[in-house]
Amino acid sequence: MRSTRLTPPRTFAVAAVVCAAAGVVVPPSAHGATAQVYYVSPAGSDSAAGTKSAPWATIAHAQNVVQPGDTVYFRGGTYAYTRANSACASQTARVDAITLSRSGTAAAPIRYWAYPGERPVFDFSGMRDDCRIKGFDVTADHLHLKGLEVTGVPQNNELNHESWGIWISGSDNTFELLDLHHNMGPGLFIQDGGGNLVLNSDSHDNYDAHSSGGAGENADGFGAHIPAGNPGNVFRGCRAWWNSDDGFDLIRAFSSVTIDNSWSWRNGYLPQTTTAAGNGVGFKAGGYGGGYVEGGAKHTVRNSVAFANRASGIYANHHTVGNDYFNNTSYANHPDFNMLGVAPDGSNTGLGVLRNNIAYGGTLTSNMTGTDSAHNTWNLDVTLSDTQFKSVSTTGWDAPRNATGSLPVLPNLRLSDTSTLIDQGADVGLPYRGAAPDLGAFEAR
Ligand SMILES: [Ca+2]
Ligand SMILES: [Ca+2]
Ligand SMILES: [Ca+2]
Repeated sequence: MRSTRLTPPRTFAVAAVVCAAAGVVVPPSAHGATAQVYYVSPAGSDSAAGTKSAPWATIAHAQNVVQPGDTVYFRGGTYAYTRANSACASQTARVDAITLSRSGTAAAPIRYWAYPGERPVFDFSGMRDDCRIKGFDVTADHLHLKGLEVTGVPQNNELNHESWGIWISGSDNTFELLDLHHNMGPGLFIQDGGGNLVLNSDSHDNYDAHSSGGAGENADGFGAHIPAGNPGNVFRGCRAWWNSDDGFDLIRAFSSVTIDNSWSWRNGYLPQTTTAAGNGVGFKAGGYGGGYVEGGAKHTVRNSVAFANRASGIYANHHTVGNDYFNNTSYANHPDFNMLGVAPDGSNTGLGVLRNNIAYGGTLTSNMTGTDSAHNTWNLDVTLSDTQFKSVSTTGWDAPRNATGSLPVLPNLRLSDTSTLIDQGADVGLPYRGAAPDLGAFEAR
């Protein structure tokens, strides 16, 4: 549709080479043309120009046009899907509502962003495809999705474990300010690929009502389950709550994953109830199904908060290597820290390197024998009570984010001015203030 484009067709490879040879900064699109900005709206048309005044209707059409370096803005409103982009090959096959397979580059990612101040909602609840469904299937690399809401991915039969909000097998993508909720399966699921950053995103109220393995057993907030050779996946500034299985789940991850500055609460229930559902772990930090396997990866959970989950706040889940657990606060979980690991001979053992953590309320710890544990509340001669904290409230954690997208600043589980947990930590290489790191997720001074 060149006649509708605002810019010339992009066939300037020769010109780009000349620019580069002359030392001129090449625009951030691989094809040598200026990076383009396009618009999509629920009221748009794919035969329109893709401009702000004449937006397209679908992300699928946008993908067919974009090149590395381009930005696609999604106007507010609901993008409702009623069918996948291919037929179910069987009732246990997998189909996608949206497949993102065109990659950007490291220097020129492709951006699929909410238009500033607006909220595009991708609503998959009307899909009737009789197999497993991925709302977004991201097989590409170097994409940046920002500000999108993903909801309603259904299960339409009872033959499968789960559907998925966003499924990822690409690398070096950024998923920012996403709101993933009311999907019948995990909100965001990294199956393969490395270097993906999940930033300042929320996943909540996901519940797999029709799973073959039992209702509610598979809808985690966030998961990474990647093969070996895929380092660098990071969850940062994320929140998971009211998911019927776990908040964060790293089972069968054979490459190291980092969970940083994230919160997880009230998982393991039918959402918004106290009725038990799936596993109910805040941060499930590994494991390979229970037995010992070679090649286990060391994960990191740090500066994070788990509270009021039905089962463990932070759980090693039969992991085979000792993960790093630094500066976490686990409150009123069952237990707060469960370091159950498995040794090469298959026997159970505690596994984990634990520093500067707070366990308070609920059951504090289990399976600590065998761990490398120091400078945690259970190692120190400190008396725990509510007065150690400004607040022990379990409400308000889902408050709106700051303007930059960072987590809201709440008094909840922050140390009080008189807390004896201040400066009681060990230096583990993370930033701190004062004489030494404080205990828990939030440095007071
Ligand atoms: Ca489960
Ligand atoms: Ca799980
Ligand atoms: Ca300090």
